[in-house]
Amino acid sequence: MKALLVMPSLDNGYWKKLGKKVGPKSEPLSLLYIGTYLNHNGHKAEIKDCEAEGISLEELSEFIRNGNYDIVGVAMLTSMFSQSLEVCKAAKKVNPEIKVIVGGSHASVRPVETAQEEYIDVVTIGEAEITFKKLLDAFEEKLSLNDIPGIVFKENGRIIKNEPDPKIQDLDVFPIPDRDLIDMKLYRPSVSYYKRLPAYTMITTRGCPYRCTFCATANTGYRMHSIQRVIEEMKLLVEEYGAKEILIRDDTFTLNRKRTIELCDAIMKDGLHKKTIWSCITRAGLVDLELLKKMKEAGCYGLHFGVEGGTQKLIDTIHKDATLDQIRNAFKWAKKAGLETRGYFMIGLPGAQKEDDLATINFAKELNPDWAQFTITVPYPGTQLSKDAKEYGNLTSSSADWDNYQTWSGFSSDEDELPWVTHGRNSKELKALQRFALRSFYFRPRVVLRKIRKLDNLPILKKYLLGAMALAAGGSGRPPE
Ligand code: B12
Ligand code: SF4
Repeated sequence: MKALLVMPSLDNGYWKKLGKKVGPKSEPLSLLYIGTYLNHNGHKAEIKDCEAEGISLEELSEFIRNGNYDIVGVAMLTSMFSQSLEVCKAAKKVNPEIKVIVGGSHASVRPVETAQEEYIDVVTIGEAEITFKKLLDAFEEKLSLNDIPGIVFKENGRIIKNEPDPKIQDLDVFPIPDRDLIDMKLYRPSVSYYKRLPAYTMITTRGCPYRCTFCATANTGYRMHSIQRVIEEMKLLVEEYGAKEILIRDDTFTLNRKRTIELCDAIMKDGLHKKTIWSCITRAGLVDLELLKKMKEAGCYGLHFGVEGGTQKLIDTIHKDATLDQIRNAFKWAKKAGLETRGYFMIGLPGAQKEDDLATINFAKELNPDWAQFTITVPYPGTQLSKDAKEYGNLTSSSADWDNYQTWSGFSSDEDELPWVTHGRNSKELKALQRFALRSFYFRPRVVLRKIRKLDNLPILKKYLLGAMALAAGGSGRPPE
């Protein structure tokens, strides 16, 4: 069967205003994994990334019409809900016989509600490589969908939910994503996420065993690609696609210390550390100085840590299971090992009053990472926070519209309400605080000087200027009243 996998445009809210210039054009790893698996297993899959290719719905419809596809698969994160539905509708309008299959973070946690949407035939729950292949086999052979685990589907107007699909433990059963399915030249991370271009992304593990209440990947277990497989994929990115930098998008890259060391050794054994630099994301409690030095030696230049809150109470409320001192140590050791650091901080966490958010901003300044990201707390469906939303705050009238579930809303119009605010706060104030946090962090003389000192080429200067312009876009350097 011939399938087209579509990444809808992200063109709404913050993205429209700011994201086009400074936001990421991130390879759709999800679709690459699925498409590659299908192509290795008797089907034909192509990918259309509306965001990266900058194509309109009309152009997409034309493409679908010309391609004679049997199946259109559409990705759905929460904040792209309406864009995803538009793609489903466009596919059905081209040809009602096309089967429309939707998957991804949002569809996976609201499969029944999503399947009720008019233009959707099937929703997949969770990781979908094998499920998608089984669906295509069934459509090809005109078999019932009742025996395919991990889906919700429509049959004669009824919604049927099948048994869940067990998670695949051996990730190596999925072939290395075939990047020739997309135009790699279109992709680069957000401006502050890379040092050298081309900078491409990959994953070496899936899932996270921790339980942070705001996180859509909490409690999802932890599975790994083999070291050999990771090296093969890194080599491919370097040798075939010219990657000068690799961003490893795992949730908690250093969770398994022994594996991290083995991987670093393998990278050095293959000489990959001389050809590319890399960065990764992890938790404060999962690093130590020795490990970090090893990672640096193996070409790692940057480490991202989810800090979230600047008081122990905030951190405990969201079940981050970390202490402020663990966090301080992680940043201290990373700097000592010669690594760049990035901290992720959240504004408007459950129970946070203005002084708590200001404490978070001050903690960010105390840790003084090279990059700090301040996002607004959003109760994504399926998270513990979405279950506790009413206990800790109020869902606003805008919560009914999934497109508002964006963590960068501080840069959308002040008239737009956040979907949720914790008790005692309001949308306008939190949005202003997000802009204030970013400006007050970056526009400190020591930070500006540090950035200037690290300037070593023109593209880097350009990206800093773009970032600075984006930050300057909103208001004064004083905390909002
Ligand atoms: C890379 C990434 C991005 C990239 C690219 C996203 C993309 N286009 O793929 C960028 C940086 C652009 C991004 C942006 C955002 N992201 Co993001 N991102 C991730 C990250 C770190 C990795 C995703 C990934 O590639 N995983 C590897 C692949 C193999 O796994 P996967 O994506 O889960 O895909 C599997 C299944 O979900 C399913 N599937 C996925 N797509 C499809 C499509 C079809 C048709 C089918 C059938 C199945 C299917 O099958 C896949 C293969 O098994 C995840 C965290 C995580 N660990 O997943 C967050 C995550 C997906 N992002 C998240 C969020 C919140 C965002 C933002 C909304 C943040 C914001 N700025 O406000 C924006 C979205 C912007 C917008 N306007 O829509 C949340 C999603 C929550 C939700 N309910 O939507 C996640 C889960 C983070 C988290 N832990 O909370 N993100
Ligand atoms: S925030 Fe990070 S550590 Fe916490 S559950 Fe999510 S991925 Fe895991």
